[in-house]
Order: sequence, then C-alpha cells, then structure tokens
Amino acid sequence: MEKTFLMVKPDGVQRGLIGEIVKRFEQKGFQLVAGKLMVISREQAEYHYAEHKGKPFYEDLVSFITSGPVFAMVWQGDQVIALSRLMMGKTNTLDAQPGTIRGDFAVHTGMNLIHGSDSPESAEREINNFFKPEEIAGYDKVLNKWI
Ligand code: RTP
Ligand code: MG
Repeated sequence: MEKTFLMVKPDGVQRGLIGEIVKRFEQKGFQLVAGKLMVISREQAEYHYAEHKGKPFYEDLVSFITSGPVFAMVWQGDQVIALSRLMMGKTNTLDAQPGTIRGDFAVHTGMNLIHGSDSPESAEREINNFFKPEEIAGYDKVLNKWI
C-alpha cells in the first residue's frame, strides 16, 4: 500500500486547521498511520527542501517552516501520493481551485498550509526525515474493503 508524507505547515497549525485537514483525508478514505506535532530543526528543513536550495524563496521557506510547530503525518492508501496532491491544490494560490485545501483556505503562496510528497521517491525520503520506522503504525481498517 502506498504511503505519503503530509505536513500541516505552521500557518495551518496557528489557524486551527489541523482538524479540518485531517478530516478531509480521513473522509477521502485514506488511513493515518503516524502523526506528531513538532518544531522542525534547521537541518531537517534544509534536507526536506534541498531541491529548492539557491532559489529566491528558499531562505524564506526554511525560516517559515521552522518558525513554529507543524503537524507531520504519514498517510496510507491507493494512489495516496497523487490524490493527496490533488486534494491540496496547486502551489501558487492563484491556481489553487476552490474545493482544494489551498483553494479553500490559503491566500499567499508562501503560506499555503500543507506540504505533500510529490513522488514515491520524495515520500520515502521525507517519511524517513521525520519518522522512525517504529513510529509508523500498521493496522487493518475494516472500512478498507468499501473504498
Ligand atoms: P510543498 O513542497 O511545500 O508541498 O509545496 P509544493 O510541492 O506545492 O511546491 P514546491 O514547488 O515544492 O515549493 C515549496 C514551497 O515553496 C514555496 N514557493 N514559493 N514564491 C514562489 O515562487 C514560490 N514557489 C514555491 C511554496 O510555499 C511552496 O509550497
Ligand atoms: Mg514540493
């Protein structure tokens, strides 16, 4: 079963949107298998956003993501990587459609509420950056057969 790394960013935590965001993925039919509120270290943030090092927004991005608690999660389900990216909405808030998390709640691209892995390789790398294997729960969900 596919897994992805999702994270409510500091703006989402401050705005009280953890519950709303978790609810959307639960209602979709995905399974939460790990989650924790944490403040990311500079090293963890630099590793997480390594692909953006050198870009004009990189310093602001690392400052923002380390500025306060985030809610880090691992979610599981069929095609969860691609489907969760659809549910998040586009990066640029002007392109994020209503009905998506960013489209419904975010105004600025730099404060767009949620991160989601963009490929299976990113998902594995990001999950390992935030969670130890023993922090990820494996359990059968009775509802799975209906989704
Ligand atoms: P994320 O990694 O945070 O889930 O977002 P994403 O895949 O949708 O977007 P990505 O291209 O990976 O960019 C990471 C974050 O950097 C900020 N950004 N600002 N000013 C800009 O042009 C710009 N481009 C990207 C966004 O906050 C984005 O979420
Ligand atoms: Mg990204």
